[in-house]
Amino acid sequence: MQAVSSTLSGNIRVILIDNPPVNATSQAVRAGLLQAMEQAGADGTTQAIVIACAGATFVAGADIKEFGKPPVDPHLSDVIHAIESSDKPVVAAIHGSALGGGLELALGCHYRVVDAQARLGLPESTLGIIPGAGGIPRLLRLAGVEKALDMAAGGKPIDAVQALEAGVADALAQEDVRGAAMAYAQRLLEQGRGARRTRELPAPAAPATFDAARDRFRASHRGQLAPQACVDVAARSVSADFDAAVTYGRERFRELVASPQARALRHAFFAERVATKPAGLPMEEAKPVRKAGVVGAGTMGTGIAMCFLNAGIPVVLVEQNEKVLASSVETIGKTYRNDVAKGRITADTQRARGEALMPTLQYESLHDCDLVVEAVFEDMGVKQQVLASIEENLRPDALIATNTSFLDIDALAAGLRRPENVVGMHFFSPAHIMKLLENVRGKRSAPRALATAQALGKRLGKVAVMVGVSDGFVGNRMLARRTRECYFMLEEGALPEQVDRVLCEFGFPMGQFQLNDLAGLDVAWRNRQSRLDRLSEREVACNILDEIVAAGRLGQKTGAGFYTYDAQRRRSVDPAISELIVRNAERRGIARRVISDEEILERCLYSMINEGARILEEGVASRPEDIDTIWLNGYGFPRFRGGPMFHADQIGAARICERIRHYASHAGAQYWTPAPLLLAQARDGGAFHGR
Ligand code: T1G
Repeated sequence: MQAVSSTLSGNIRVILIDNPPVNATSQAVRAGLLQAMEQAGADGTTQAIVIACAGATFVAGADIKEFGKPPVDPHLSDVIHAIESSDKPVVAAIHGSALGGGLELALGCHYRVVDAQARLGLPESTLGIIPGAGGIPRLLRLAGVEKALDMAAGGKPIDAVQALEAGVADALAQEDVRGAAMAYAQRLLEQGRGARRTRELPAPAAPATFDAARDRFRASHRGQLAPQACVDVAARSVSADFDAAVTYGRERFRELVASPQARALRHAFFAERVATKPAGLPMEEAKPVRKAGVVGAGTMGTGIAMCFLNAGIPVVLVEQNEKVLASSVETIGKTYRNDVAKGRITADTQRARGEALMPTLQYESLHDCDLVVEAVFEDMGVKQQVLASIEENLRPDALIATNTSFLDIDALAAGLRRPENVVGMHFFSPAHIMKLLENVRGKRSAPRALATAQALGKRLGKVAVMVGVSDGFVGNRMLARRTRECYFMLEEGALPEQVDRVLCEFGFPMGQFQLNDLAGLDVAWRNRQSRLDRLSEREVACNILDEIVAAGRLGQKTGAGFYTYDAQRRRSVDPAISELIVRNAERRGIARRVISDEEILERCLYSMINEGARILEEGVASRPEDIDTIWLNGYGFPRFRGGPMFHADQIGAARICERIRHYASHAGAQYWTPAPLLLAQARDGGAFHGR
């Protein structure tokens, strides 16, 4: 199969790119395009050219797997230059996604016909790089500086209608985009309209300085280099001539592609694709979920019901308390009304979702569901009872998913007649927003049930990672280690604002105590009470949380927790909390000391990494990519650092083990013992990734 082929239809030459899976601009595509353009230029019959793609999508960008390897000619900029220089009009026929180098290629064409379902974007900055083939100087000539920056520095794609409005698309096609592009080319010829080169369009009006743009992306993309580089290239694109701007962009691209941020972001991209495909699952056995059930209409159940509705799957929502059910239905209605008001969904979609929701007090209504998610109170006894009632009312082949964040799903399924039909689906709050889904493999879960949960995760638009049974599974189990250290550091000498600042400077969107305040301190307190018998003496004694909760400070919802909050939920440091923490230490005879930022970061990260290593040893997570994906999508681990296990590799196991031993010498081996896997890596020079 040829990556690029070309056929003549009347006087229109169609150049077809066919490079599965996503028509990336690998070397064969670049060389093939160049050759096809030369042929089209030389051929006397060809009057106009259409560039189209086979398969599910237009060109989705450069081949990310080629990054880091020595570049091979021809460069994409040269290919695009050749296309743009053509004397015969060139029309791009875009379907699926035109991303990165794919959109750059399309911008080098003279006209663009876009399928109504297509998406166009310059996501390079999400990979730590910038468009390297003239994307920014061309895009801002068509769409203006603001839009070009939103797309390139902000990494935000646009849909077909937005592309038309922005002047990026010249026409939309409802179906058969290739045919529509050929008809468009024919009309150009009839009207005597020829080549229209983007590079020859005047540079758009621009602000006197780009400082405001720099500030904007500094705030929205904290700590990241690529969005700033995009602004630099945009500034150069309006001040310098076109070719100089393209050359400058290529230089900046080259500098960034080798940066640690770009390596980490590439890792994140591929880690997510590895992690969402668990090895050895018979995906062909996945059962289609045509109708779903959710039992429990609290916060989680309500969010989960919306996940199904958003994916177009009808939902039976069962709740025993009439008031709770009514309030859940009201929340769902309000969410969708708000979505319509904000233009996120149409009134038709809102109506369809409303009709697809079947709230009820009766378990019997679950009888024709393919899968039911149990989302009731986090209590073993309650959940076991509810699961039994669900099973009683289901078809024998229907599946049951339990949404638990800590409980052992083997124990939950133990009393059921068909435990093989049970899996865990751990959604994160708010369930209809958060991308992460931890699917949990029970000892007796059938492969068919697991495959269904994975396939369903994808259908719900989630990043679904399969994990094993363990206290807190993967994410919460690692977080518990970090949380413990954070509280210990409070009693030893740190204050919440220092710990949170260090975590935010590292790149987390919020620190430990901001997170606690957001989730509710009563939730953390109840969790602590339920496991007091499993805590160490020191953990039980470390009662700062108990004192704060006793003072009626439950976090953001009460206007005060570790911080105080005003009506707009703006946070400020409260001296009363600093005092409470200092007094608590005094009373317990702890001499507080200055704790360095470095110590805070190490104790937060290394406690998690060490637990991550144990999770891998135990097989609770199968691969380090699974852990990285969980932390990137559920816990705000900074993407430009690749995830905790990737970050561990950057530090090196030897150094981590050395620091763990150091902390052990102060706090004891009970809290700090290097995991055997880390020790082995330290000894052999190994790493989590690329082993
Ligand atoms: N390079 C290499 N492989 C890629 C790829 C790419 N650009 N995009 C996808 N794949 C692989 C992916 O690993 C998976 O492989 C399979 O394709 C299907 O992907 C010069 C420098 C296009 C919207 O950032 O956003 O252009 O796991 O599972 O859900 O300035 O993939 O099956 O072996 O994601 O249908 C910019 C990234 C590059 C686009 C399709 N482009 N891709 O989603 O399938 S930088 C991007 C996507 C650049 C220029 C610069 C999505 C998709 P496997 P998938 P999907």
